[in-house]
Amino acid sequence: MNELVIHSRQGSVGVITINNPPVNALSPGVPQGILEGVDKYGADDEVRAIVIIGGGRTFIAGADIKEFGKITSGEKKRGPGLHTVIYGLEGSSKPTIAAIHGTAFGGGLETSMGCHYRVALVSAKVGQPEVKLGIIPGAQGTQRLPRLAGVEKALEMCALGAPISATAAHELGIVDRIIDGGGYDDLLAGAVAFAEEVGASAGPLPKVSERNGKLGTPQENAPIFAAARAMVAKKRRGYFAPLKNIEAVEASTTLPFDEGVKREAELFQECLFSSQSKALIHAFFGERAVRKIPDVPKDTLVKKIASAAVIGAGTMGGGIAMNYANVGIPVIIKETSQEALDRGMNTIRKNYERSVKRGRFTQEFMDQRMALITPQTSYDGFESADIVVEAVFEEMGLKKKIFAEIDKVAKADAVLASNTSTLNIDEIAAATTRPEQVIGHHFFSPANVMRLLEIVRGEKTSKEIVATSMALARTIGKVGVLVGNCHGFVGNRMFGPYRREAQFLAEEGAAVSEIDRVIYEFGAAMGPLAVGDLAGLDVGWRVRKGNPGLFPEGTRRPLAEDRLVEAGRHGQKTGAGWYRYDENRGRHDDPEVTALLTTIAAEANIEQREIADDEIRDRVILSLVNEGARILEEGFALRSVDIDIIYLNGYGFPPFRGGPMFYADTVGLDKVLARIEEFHAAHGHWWRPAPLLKELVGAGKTFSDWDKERASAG
Ligand code: T1G
Repeated sequence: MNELVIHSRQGSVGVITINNPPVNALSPGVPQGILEGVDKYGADDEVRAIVIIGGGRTFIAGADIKEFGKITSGEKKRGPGLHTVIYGLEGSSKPTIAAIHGTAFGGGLETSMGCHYRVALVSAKVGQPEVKLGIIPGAQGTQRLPRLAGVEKALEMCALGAPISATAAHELGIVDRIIDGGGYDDLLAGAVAFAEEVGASAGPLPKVSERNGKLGTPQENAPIFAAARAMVAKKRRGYFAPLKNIEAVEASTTLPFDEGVKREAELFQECLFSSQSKALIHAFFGERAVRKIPDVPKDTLVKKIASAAVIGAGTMGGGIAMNYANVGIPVIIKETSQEALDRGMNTIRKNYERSVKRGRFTQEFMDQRMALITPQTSYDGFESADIVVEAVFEEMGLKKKIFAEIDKVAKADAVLASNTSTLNIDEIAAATTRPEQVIGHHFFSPANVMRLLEIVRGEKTSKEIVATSMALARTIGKVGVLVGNCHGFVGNRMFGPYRREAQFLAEEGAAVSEIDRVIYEFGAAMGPLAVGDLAGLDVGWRVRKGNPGLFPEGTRRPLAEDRLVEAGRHGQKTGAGWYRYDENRGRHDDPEVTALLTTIAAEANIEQREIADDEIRDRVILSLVNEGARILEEGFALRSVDIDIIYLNGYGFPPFRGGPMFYADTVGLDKVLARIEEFHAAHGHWWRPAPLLKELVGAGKTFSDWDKERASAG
């Protein structure tokens, strides 16, 4: 027994409790503590059965992910650890029962499948989410799960990583009994009672490793594996681990158990040392790291948000209101006219109907959510809203007018948030008498779907409002990232150079669809020019028109999109932009655009040439890195990982690349700087290397080193 694993007795039942908060990860010492308990109770004649349970809020949520870095860096070797525990649990002469509440994920589910029986609270979830970390289950999960749940379900659970409910697990045969009650004590009592039952019964103990009944025949399995490979090729394009998961589960149907376990171990190793796994683990911890705001202490007051009000029922306003309703928070939505209000509510209804049709929501859930949204054309009720979110047209004058009005109606301690995507938060706040309560809540379209919430801190924004906004982001299911108040904040400020370089490349002769193909193959959901057509080229045109300072005198200005917009080509919404679109929104190259680009190049004296894929990739992607480094040195982002999380959750940056800053670290900042200097020599002003980049290369450091130093400097 050690402080991580507690051994106790309940009558004739030995109880092994994992005590490693917050999620009972299998950190060093935990497997050993479990094994000691199995050995001890195995040898104790008074003990008839053994229960293994997680202390606190959950069963084992998996291996300790923090240990993986030590293995891939060679700091420590991966031991037999968990395999020994699982064989120990299965080899026990006394029945072993896993009692599951919270989440039995990864090594947690594998540990439970080493047991002879599994019982769970109805609220529990089980799963093999390893693929989300770029790996496969490494402790026999790919060999035991098919034996319990069948090949098809095991394949889905391993290749996609989504958890399932205890009820579904019970129906599949993973869980043997659902324990009534909701709490830990109910679970423990129910598990001990179950243990006494099986402890008293005679007969061989059921070993998962010997249950081959659900493994199917090669004929039955062949179409299942083919369909799974086709599915991940479509849904997980560019990912490495989903295919490795399929290979491992396939081994369970073609090899004897122990051979299958060996094959799983080889595939696990291959994945763990892959750059994709490092990127996905970086993203996992990154999503947790962005929650920490160095100068906002943990005990800062977080206001409870029990009611909300949204101004503007357009695409963004409607989506924002849905976020609140979806978590049961009543929300008022205000528009200037009944007609606009009806249009907005209609869009919301359609969004819910689509989700009901897709089985994401029940009709009952939809009705409950719609009932929480109150459409109106007045400020009635705003005095009781804990938060007011402004989501009107992106024009400073209008926003300031709205905030002056909100200032008069909102309650004293309300959070006053603006969904502006580029405008100066301090200038908006100055339109009120309480700038300390004003903050930016920059949602991404569609706001009810996109996970990112860029939280923009103004000069006077109070720590309470920052802390409340960060907590609220989690409540409404968003990843909240705190950023400073500069033009375009972090995401859009970097997106400018990203799309600028794509335009320049097109003006220099690269084919429109070639530019998008290269970035699509890099892993982005869509290329930069097609994204422009989707968002509407007129949006960027208005920003450029409204901010002439964006392109200082003497600097090269992208010309193509202004010309496209002035030719009425605003993108998908006008049926033409960089591409021509058919009635089904199918995208087609358009020779008119190629001709326009040739004209622009001639007029602007731009030499058109063959441009290689790696130049396209590097100019588009490294423009993000260079601007990201500027944002860091100017202090508008707290850490480089914050930038990565923004791009992974708001801009479709491929997760298996870890984000632009992590990607740069992977390539090597010295190579990145050399490439940027090359572009600077060739293309001038816009490619001036960021001083921080030069500094880090000079010191042989990475962006992640920079984050660590900042964190330790506090
Ligand atoms: N290892 C190390 N730390 C972990 C961890 C883990 N498995 N899971 C969570 N943490 C930390 C997390 O970083 C945070 O730290 C704190 O715990 C609370 O987490 C052998 C190889 C369980 C659903 O992939 O999905 O098993 O920020 O904020 O929202 O085959 O955590 O406070 O310092 O996320 O309530 C497989 C990962 C591992 C599950 C709880 N398991 N975890 O969510 O809390 S690989 C997973 C989660 C494996 C085997 C293989 C979630 C959660 P900090 P949190 P939460």
